[in-house]
Amino acid sequence: MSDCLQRFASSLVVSCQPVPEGPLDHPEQVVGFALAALASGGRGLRIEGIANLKAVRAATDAPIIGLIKRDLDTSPIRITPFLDDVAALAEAGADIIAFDATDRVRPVPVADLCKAVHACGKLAMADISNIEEAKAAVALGVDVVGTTMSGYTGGPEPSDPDFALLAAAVRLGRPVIAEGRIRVPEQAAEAIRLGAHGVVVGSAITRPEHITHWFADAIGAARAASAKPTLAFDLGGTKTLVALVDGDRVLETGERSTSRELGPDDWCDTIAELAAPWRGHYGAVGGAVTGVVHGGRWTALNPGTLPVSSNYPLADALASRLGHPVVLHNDAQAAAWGEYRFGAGAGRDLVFVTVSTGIGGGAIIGGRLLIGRGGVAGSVGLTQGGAPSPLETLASGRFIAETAAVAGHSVDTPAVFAAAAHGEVWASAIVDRSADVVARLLADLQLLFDPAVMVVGGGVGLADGYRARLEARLAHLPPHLKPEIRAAALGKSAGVIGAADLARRTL
Ligand code: ADP
Ligand code: BMX
Repeated sequence: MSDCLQRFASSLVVSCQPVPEGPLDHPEQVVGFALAALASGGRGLRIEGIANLKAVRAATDAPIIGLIKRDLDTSPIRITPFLDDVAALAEAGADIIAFDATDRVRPVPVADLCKAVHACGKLAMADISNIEEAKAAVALGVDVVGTTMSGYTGGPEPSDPDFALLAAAVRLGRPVIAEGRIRVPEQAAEAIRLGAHGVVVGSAITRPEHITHWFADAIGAARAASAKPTLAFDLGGTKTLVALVDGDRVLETGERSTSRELGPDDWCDTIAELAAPWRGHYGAVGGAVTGVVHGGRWTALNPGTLPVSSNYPLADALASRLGHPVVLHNDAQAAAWGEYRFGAGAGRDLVFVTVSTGIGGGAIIGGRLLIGRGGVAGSVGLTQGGAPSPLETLASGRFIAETAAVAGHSVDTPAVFAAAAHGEVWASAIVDRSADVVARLLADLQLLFDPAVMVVGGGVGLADGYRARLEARLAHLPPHLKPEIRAAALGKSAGVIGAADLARRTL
């Protein structure tokens, strides 16, 4: 590898390209940015324009990637489109000459540009937008590939770097420079982890206009959103609750049964219908849903609780209906957060267990909400006569009603509780069985997480007499192992209040 490339291997290259025609668009300013960057950990520079290049060349011997940008009438190619540009950049002192190597209508073939760069004794950098262009550039013998043009050859500009392209290009075996939309140090580090030879950062270091906009826009969005309440919903296996929430206050609500005969599209329609009266009056949208949510896609952990189709695009489906991006969490995890922030947790580490249609769990440990599988508590296995069985199938709201039906009592779960309260042995036996299983779950969770408080919620968890049954089953434990059980202070609103607060935090 050439000495020049080696000098910024696994290092930062700062692109010092002020906003064109902006207050900083002068060679002396570019020199200032360049020297500041080199004094602070930058190991290479990317400089646009002959005047800027000459000025920076005179100020440092650091490796410089040179380029010329032009706006052409007959081609979308902007970066070093002509052979004369190559000659001028070489003359002005560029070590590496970057040119657009995208497969688009152009005045000069990529091969000719590459050849001209090498003829000047310089290194050729191909700015590409996809892996096919990278392969073509490598075949032409370019010295380095840049992901520079990814996201800029048409269509909506992405907000994140194209790390998939970076990883694929690295596998071609030629040095690859990660470039484009790298805005925070963590992204630059990730690029190195993915094998980038170097990382170019431009706007996030040398375009104060852009940086200022990012902060001003974020503050504006937060100001606008905080001036409005948050729309939140809790989509569970039995009910769908939609609410306007302000902090720990539920201002307005709407509720419908979650019909198991329907499907995710219908459940999303229900949320949109319930939220319709408040359209335009909320600044953020948060959702608590039964099941597993990952990357905006929704899957059932236990279809018995709700038959959610695998990988359903819930975030997009709701955003299109509500006209707002949606921040999604598992329902038990959202409720755990609500109880931590505003409820029984009162800011202390807690484990939250919802005994509802299914059984869900969430935990805040060290002040952080544990995000992961959706409310796994109900899916931990219990051996039932040798065969492992998800715990919730032995204790949840559905279990209680189904077991009552098998015993000849086709009643809902509240009716089973009412019968138990009136001394019906069959009903007490079913509720006791549920309490046996959940008490054991709480004891195990206490051992695993040792939370300051164990909050119990959900239709069953908050039912009369249920927590007393749990306390009775845990009374024998020594104090250091016995969970401190609290009812969900926010009741059935724990999910929507938690989801709302989590949504506001991601503005
Ligand atoms: P979801 O599971 O949709 O989040 P809930 O938390 O309300 O909804 O839990 C629903 C389960 O709790 C159902 O099995 C329902 O029959 C049961 N349930 C609701 N209210 C009561 C009550 N007062 N007493 C006993 N069981 C109840
Ligand atoms: C299930 C699982 C969890 C959920 C819990 C409570 C699904 C669809 N749900 O264990 O993700 O947190 O039920 O759900 O797999 P709820 O609908 O009873 O609140």
